Amino acid sequence: MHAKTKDRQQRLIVVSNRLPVSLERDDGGYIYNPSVGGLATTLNAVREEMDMLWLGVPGIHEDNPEQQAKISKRLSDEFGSVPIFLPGKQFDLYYNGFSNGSIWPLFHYFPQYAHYDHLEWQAYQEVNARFCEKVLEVALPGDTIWVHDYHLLLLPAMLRESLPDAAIGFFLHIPFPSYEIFRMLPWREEILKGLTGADLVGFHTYDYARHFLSSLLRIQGLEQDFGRVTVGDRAIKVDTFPLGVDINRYSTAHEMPEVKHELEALRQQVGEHKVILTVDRLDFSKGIIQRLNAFEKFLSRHPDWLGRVTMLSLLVPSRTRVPEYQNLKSQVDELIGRINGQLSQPGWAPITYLYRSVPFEQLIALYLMADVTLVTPLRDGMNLVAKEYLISRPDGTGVLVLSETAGAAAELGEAIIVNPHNEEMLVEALHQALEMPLEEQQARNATMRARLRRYDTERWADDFLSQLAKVQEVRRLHLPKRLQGKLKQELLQAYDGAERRLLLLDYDGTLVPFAPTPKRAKPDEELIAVLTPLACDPKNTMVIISGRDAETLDDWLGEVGMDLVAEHGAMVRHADQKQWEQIDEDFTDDWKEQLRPVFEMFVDRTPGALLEEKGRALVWHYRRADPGLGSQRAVELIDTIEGYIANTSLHILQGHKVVEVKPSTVSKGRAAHPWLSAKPPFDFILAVGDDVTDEALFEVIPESGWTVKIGVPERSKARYFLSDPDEVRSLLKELN
Ligand code: GDG
Repeated sequence: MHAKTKDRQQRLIVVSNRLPVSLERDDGGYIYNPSVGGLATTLNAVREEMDMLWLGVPGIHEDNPEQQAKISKRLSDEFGSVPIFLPGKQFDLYYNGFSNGSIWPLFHYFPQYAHYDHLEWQAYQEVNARFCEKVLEVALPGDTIWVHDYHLLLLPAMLRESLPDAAIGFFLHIPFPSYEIFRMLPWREEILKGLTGADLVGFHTYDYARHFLSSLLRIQGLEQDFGRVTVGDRAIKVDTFPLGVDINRYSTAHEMPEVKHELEALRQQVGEHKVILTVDRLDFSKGIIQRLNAFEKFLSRHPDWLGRVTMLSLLVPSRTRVPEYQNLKSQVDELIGRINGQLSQPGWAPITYLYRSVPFEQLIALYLMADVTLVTPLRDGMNLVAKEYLISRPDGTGVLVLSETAGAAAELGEAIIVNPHNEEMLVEALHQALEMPLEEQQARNATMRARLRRYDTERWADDFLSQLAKVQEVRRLHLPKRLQGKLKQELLQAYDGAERRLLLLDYDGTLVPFAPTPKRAKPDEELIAVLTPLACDPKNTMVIISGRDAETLDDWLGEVGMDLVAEHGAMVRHADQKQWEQIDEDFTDDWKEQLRPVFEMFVDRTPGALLEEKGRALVWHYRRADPGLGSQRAVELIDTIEGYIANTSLHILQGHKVVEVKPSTVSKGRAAHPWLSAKPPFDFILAVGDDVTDEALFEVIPESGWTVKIGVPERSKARYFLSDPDEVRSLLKELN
């Protein structure tokens, strides 16, 4: 696995709500039980290759500091774990309150069960901050930090504040709901901000990643490019990592003597009937009532199955003190009681029901005995039971009926896929499953088993950690450096020591922030006050090099005393001249007549978009359009005009929310040429810009010059970056 290639010293800090060790009180002391299954076994493979430290709550409340110290020592020595002790009340508000009373129902598409309470939200923030403190206590430079699940959605950003360069990953084990659901959350901005503190945010399925990206766009205005999102001055990645099962553990478990023993005992108990198995926590997201109703209907429609099939339901108790869960438990009891009461025959009951959790060996025996496993949650992040069932059976038989709303359905398309709300479909699926010939079962399962073997737990962890390392590497190798501290001092010194200085400045997005319409980005008084003294300094040559038209630049900046370059280099006016000159005089503008109607059509089809006509260019702006629609139309527009301009010397330029067509001979790099080749040469050159058009400028600046990209940190030809126009203005003020 990837970790093998890494330095042994490298360390992984895993942070989750619960530690992979459960403590049980025993005679004033504690018994320590390592948890099997779940994330703990998944990460065991990583533990072998990297140093690993795990932080989380130990599953008991202990207020006595002496006891806490004892527990911490033992967990650290024997389990590589660091416990976080929380006061009982605070834990309750954070865990049962916000995590399971707000996030869990909402993210599983049960907004009607979600409540929003300020005290719970406050406790959630406090606990996330407490986790952050604890991580900061133990983290060393170079550690990779991997945060898990919905209890800790704020933690990545909290960590980022103190550890700006650390590798921080986050994985969500439950669904990320569609934007329309997510937006209901009163603290949606804070949650998104929390998550974007990570370098890599991982989900089980593409749909969850898509929903997250669309919430980022619609709520935070953050755009994505193949899952890459620029957040402030960092690039983060959003991607899909479907969690698998520990193949070795499940595929060999049937050989264990305890499993064989359990299987015999179960057989005796249930008899020689066919078995339909269900395994769930007792939770409203699992579709338990719908499933029971469908089973009852199946038996009434197919009475030949009466006495020949048993539904064996393992319902694992969950949140037993929460009223909604108590209520669900009563409903389930009542329904099972009614069905069994009405349909049972001597020696046979339709439903056998266990309300507890069982040891691993017994769970495997259940998988081995089940002719059919029904996994029909109304929503489920992934659902590992479906995968474990398929891997546990040595002969590859068995039928899996799987909900389309479980994450696992994205990978297990050969199962009988059902809509869990559609009772008729469930009834039909049960019938099909019970009648399915063994060869068909094996053929369907073979494909799924092969897929599960390829993407097992080890591969999952490996994939996530490699991607995380890659995001970090891209940042280190390719991204411009923030122009601050020592670097900035160097720039200021170089400026002070120079006799002939050239400042090439872009306008929109560099000196002023973007405005809703181009006309509104007029320079304010502060900007003029910053630029004027610089322009008056006889050692300086100032050039505004912009995509704007000549008239606007004249109007807005004509009096400051700077050279002006308009339309990305099509027109130029030196500070000491009145007239604009056209660079590349020979080029005609006839093409505009042909393309204008195309642009106009796209303005009409896209509410909020507008057409700007410059001397040498046509520009389609979509800043005020719906973000999704705008991006889609931009692609269509480019597609359309590409056909028109093939074999001409026009080219298409895509900038910040603009699509521009102009002669390809025009570029900011070309426009800068006369200054860059001036004699005697300039001994200090500063080029600042935010857009793709500025890349052509950065490209031609000599090594000794200072190239600064605004609002990065994507790959750029610039060597440095600043976040926004405010930071550019501060720099220019310092030059004054
Ligand atoms: C979250 C997401 C996502 C169950 N009963 C017993 C028992 N189990 C084991 C199963 C399986 C696990 O518990 C349950 O699997 P889930 O997939 O439902 O996992 P959760 O951790 O509850 O839920 C879920 C998952 O995270 C992983 O990302 O798939 O969608 O909600 O491994 O075998 N094990 C034993 N006795 C039981 O009675 N020994």
